[in-house]
Amino acid sequence: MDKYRREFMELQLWREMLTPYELAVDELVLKFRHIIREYRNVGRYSPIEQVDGRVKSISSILDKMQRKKINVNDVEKELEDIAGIRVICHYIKDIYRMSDLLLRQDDIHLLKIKDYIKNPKENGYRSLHLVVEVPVYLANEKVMVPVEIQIRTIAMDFWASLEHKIRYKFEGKAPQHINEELKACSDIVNMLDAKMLSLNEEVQALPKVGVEEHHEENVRMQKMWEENKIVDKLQKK
Ligand code: 0O2
Repeated sequence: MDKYRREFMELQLWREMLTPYELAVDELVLKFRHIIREYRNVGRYSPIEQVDGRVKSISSILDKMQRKKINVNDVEKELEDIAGIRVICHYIKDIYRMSDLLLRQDDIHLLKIKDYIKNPKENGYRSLHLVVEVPVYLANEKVMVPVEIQIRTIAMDFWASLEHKIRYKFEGKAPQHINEELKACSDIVNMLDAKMLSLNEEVQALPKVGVEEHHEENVRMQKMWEENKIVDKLQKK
């Protein structure tokens, strides 16, 4: 077999292996989008700001296999984050609310929790990681697929993306003062998250004033107007 044909076949095998992971990501992203929509449709604030999903690229699977010395036959057993979902919340409390809400669904089976909020990594990384298993229906069978869900606040995400960039730039060997600065930023992020949460709780406990009542009324009117537009359209068909 020539080199190109062999490479093409290998790529096909990877694609086949990754298909259930792609379907699992789609399903979970949809689950979270449903939660967001449910909150917004009744004019309530959604604890989730944003949700994204991805399947690890073949090259970063290979990198991680090399880094962790994983044999190709064990890749699915050993790598828990081939499929990954990132959920960004406003406040720390929302992270645990969303995690409870998700784990109450009967087709979600929890495999592992890594709470890097209660126990941050040494470098300052904070996030709640859930490894769950979800059923995926292929043409001829049902398979259970592991997915890593990272749930964090906007501020934690801001920190993690900068840290990721720095780690990538210095190939994991950033100068010590940069690592120290990053750790200091992580402490600030933690303080900011705690302050924003307590401020929000204080505000929520206060009675509503006129402006907010008007705003809620406007949201209700907007919803009624949109629903009527849909009914109009259906009647015209
Ligand atoms: P990518 O490019 O985001 O996919 P390890 O990878 O050895 O640290 P393990 O056992 O695979 O850890 O699981 P863990 O700790 O749950 O980490 C899995 C993923 O969490 C990582 O995937 C990152 O996405 C994220 N993560 C973990 N630690 C850090 C960190 O210190 N900084 C940032 N920015 N993200 C982190 P990958 O494959 O490492 O990277």
